[in-house]
Amino acid sequence: MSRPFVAILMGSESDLPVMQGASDVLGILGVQCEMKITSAHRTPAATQLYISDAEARGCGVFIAGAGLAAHLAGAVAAHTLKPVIGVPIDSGPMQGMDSLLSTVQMPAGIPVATVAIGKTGARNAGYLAAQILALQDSDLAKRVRSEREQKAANVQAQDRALQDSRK
Ligand code: RP5
Repeated sequence: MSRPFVAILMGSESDLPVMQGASDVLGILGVQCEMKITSAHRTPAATQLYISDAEARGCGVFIAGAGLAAHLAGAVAAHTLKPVIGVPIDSGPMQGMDSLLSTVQMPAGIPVATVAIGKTGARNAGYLAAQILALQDSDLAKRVRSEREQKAANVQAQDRALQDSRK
């Protein structure tokens, strides 16, 4: 059986530069993903169809990013029992605070795991999706751990360089 993939949804092409970060992280960790532009408000029926089709094809985790009155992640969560990660996008005059509240304030029973606003949030959505899939995939768990160890090694190397420069 093929491994589960991650579906990355976004409300508009204008969200792509932010949501690309989720795809980049999943690529580094060797997790298959696909990207889809579909909107909770502008294409609600197509969004619902895509969710059931993705599930039928083996989607294990959904990531959804949107700006303004960002209902995409909540709309996805309404239609699936798979984990849904929401990325609030800073595409409006409120710098993403509007999207953050729209994404995070879900009613009890329909959770959306909401990450930070913007590019950092999109990257963390990729990491979190990989960690969720790693619960059932020990090879992926090793790749996630090794990537984290590499990050720690980078920080330690930065500190060594700083200490050396101050001698
Ligand atoms: C939201 O409205 C989208 O997710 C996007 O962040 C924002 C603006 O969309 P466009 O007007 O750029 O298509 O639905």
